[in-house]
Amino acid sequence: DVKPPSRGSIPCLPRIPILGSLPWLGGGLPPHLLFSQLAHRYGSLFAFYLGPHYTVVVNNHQHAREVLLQRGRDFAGRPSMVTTNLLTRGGKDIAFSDYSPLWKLHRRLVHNSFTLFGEGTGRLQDIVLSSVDSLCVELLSGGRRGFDPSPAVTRAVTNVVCTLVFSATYRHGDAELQEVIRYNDGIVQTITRGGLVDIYPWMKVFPNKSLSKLKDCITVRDRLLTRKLEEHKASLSDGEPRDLLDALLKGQKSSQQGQKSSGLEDEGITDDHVLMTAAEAFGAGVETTSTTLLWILAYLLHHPEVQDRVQRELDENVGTERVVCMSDRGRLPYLDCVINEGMRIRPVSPVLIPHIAMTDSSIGGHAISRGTRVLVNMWSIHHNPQHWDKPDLFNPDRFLDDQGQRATPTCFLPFGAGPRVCVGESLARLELYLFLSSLLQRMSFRLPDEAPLPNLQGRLGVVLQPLPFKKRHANRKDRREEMTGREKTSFR
Ligand code: HEM
Ligand code: PLO
Repeated sequence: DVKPPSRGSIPCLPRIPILGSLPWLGGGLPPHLLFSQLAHRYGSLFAFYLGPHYTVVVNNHQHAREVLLQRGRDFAGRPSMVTTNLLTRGGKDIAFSDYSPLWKLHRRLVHNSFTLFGEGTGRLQDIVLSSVDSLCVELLSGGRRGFDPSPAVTRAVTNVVCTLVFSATYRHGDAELQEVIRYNDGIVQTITRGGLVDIYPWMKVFPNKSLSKLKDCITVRDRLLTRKLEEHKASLSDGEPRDLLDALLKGQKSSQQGQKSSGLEDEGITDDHVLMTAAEAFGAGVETTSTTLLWILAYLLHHPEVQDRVQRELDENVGTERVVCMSDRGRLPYLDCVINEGMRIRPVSPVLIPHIAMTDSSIGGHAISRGTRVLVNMWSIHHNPQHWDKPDLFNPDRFLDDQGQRATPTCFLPFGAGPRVCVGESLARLELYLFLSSLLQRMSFRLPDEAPLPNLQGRLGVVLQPLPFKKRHANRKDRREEMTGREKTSFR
């Protein structure tokens, strides 16, 4: 059990035996809001006991930069949790696996495989554009009727990831695609929701509904992915990798050869690692991107003037006659700002993934003992009124400097930073850019008559998601329809 340092110690919530500070953590607020509130009372760096686990919460960006960047190595560990251990076969993935030489090798392999399909080649762009095309057709076919865009967006993003990971493209209504969406949804609802089980692992001996649902979903996932893996192994050739699974299998082979010659004793990258990585790329790729897109769409309904300005920028720099592509990105700075502002105001991962100190270290001059859990509250960093003028206002202009050039403030870290920075960042940015530019080039999002504006509070599951909302999709080619739409819709 980890003891906090006795001198110069960090303000700590009260605690009682066994429960730790849990009685002071209630009140029903989601963690990012609760921690922001507690930071007002205890200071931006404070601690509590999550059951037996001493946990430090970081709420300002200097401390966050220390934890993630300056002393990133010291804090690059991950705590072991019952639910994520089930999800990842005991940490054979990237995100939830503790720091180790094998994890480093594994992460590098994944990073290289992503680069292979990332911005370097046009492949990914083609995959995204084809999926976005079907999404546009689907949204526009809904006509004037207002409907919830979430299922169509999730389907489109899932399709991109399926193509990227194992070269499958599905048509609307495909049974396998439905299965993937269903199991993923089940995992999202139950992961780290085992609740107390993640604090007191011995509780797993008791029946737990959430945990058994998680197990069922994992079984479905594993059946599907094992089949894909076997198919890929059987048809693997010496040529270019077809997808992420191919790239991982090839990397696995060459790392095994490297290992023999360097005499490493580790078992190296096993089939389980390949499978867990594919599963994780899949889960991370779908949840984060679709959620961020939906948040931005919800904010565009609240701020039609922002939507108009993105469309003007598109009209002036791309026009309507050709498809928007990656090479247009430099000419669309305002769109970039809209994407950044969306990720600032509603970070999908508001407290990142828990970090753990791997050695004795320090934060802001306070000693931190090995084994301390560290939570970085990105929410409070992204909403700090000292660094952001009117932080609760959606204002993409804050990402432009005086000359109208893009500027990224140091207290903006939606992907984290350092050794544990998101490996999917460039992939995510590429997708967000292509999806939003293509959608807004072709259609305008409008509020249906009588419909309320989207709720911007969100709901925290494994990621911070918007609540369902409805919108209409007006084809921009049909200006008359758009005009009537504009006249009919009142936004304020
Ligand atoms: C980790 C954000 C998209 C894969 C993370 C972390 C954040 C994040 C905040 C945790 C950093 C930490 O714990 O310090 C985002 C956002 C995304 C996005 C905002 C999109 C808008 C993706 C995509 C993929 C991905 C598309 C993969 C296909 C991962 C992985 C990790 C990670 C594997 C774990 C890294 C590690 O622990 O070493 N992401 N992510 N993410 N992300 Fe993303
Ligand atoms: C989403 C559900 C999937 O079935 C499994 C999965 C894998 C990776 C997780 C992801 C889920 C949620 C979002 C996470 C991602 C790794 C990095 C990402 C936690 C649980 C973020 C935003 O940190």
